[in-house]
Amino acid sequence: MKALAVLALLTFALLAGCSSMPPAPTVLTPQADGSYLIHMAGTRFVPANAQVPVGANVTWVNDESVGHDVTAMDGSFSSGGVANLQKGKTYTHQFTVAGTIEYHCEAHHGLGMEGVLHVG
Ligand SMILES: [Cu+2]
Repeated sequence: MKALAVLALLTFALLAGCSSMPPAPTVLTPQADGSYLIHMAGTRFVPANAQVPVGANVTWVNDESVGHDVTAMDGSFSSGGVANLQKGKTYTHQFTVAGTIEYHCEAHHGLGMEGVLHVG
C-alpha cells in the first residue's frame, strides 16, 4: 500500500514536470551540402520543432502533392504562395541570428501546419 502511494506520487511528479517543460526540439544534422532539411508531408512540417546552429541554411522540401508555403509569424521570411512550393520543390532561408522563430503554412495553418525553429 505504501509502495503504491509512492508510485502514485512519483507518477504525479513526473507528469507535472513534463507538462511544465516545452518539448525538446529535434536537433537537425546537416546534409552533405551543409544545409538542414525540414520536410512537408501529411500537411505537417517534419520535424515541426527543430534546432539548427546560427548561420544554418534551412531547406524545406515538399514531399506531397499538395502545394505549401513557409511563412514566418513575424513576417521575417516567406516562400511566397503555394504555387512556389508544389511537390518536389524546395525553399531555403539562412538564419544568421540566434532565436526562436515560429512559422506556418499560410494555406494550412488552420489545419495545424505550424513549426518552430530554434536557432543557436
Ligand atoms: Cu500547406
